[in-house]
Amino acid sequence: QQVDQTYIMVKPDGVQRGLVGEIISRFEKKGFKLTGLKLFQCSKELAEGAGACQKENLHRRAHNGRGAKLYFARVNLEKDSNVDSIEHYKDLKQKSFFPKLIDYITSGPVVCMAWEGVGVVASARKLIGATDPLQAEPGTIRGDLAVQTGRNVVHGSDSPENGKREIALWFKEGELCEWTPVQAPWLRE
Ligand code: YYY
Ligand code: MG
Repeated sequence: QQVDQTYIMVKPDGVQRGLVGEIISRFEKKGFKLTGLKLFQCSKELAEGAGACQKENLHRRAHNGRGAKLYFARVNLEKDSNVDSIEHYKDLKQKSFFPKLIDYITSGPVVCMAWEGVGVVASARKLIGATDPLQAEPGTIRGDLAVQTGRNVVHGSDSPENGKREIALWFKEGELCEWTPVQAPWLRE
């Protein structure tokens, strides 16, 4: 079975509301493996100028880890933190809510995480619940902890490809850990 990676992020409302531990705990208890974790402020001032310069700020290169993953390297460190939120949500750029979304996501620190496991992308989406927290099932993170789409406390990648893309976007080389949890044989036969 294919081992995938997903990018999970506690959004600024989740951090402000003291839900970081609760959210991490759901993925931890499920049995997925944490491979990256940091608190990060994506600055608003820088975010405003990001659209024009984002292409110059990024270039792709292969990472010579297990299975040659693609990583983005930052060329312009000064504008480093502006790129992430806009590039991260680039598929939503035409949506009317995009400016508000960028404001929201840059309004305070976020917690960036990389999680790994068989089926982790789809499973994490289930643990997170529907985009609109009022539609999200009880038992899911959004179903239990949020009431509005614009304050839905957590992000999760929607495909293995986007998982790789987003992890490469929010984490630098050397920030991710390859390790084997001692519980591994107790989670999978
Ligand atoms: O993947 P997910 O976060 O569940 O939803 P997306 O459709 O990718 O939208 C990303 C993000 O945008 C969503 O979490 C909140 C925000 N958003 C919004 O503010 N208003 C909408 N009508 C749709 C999405
Ligand atoms: Mg999405």
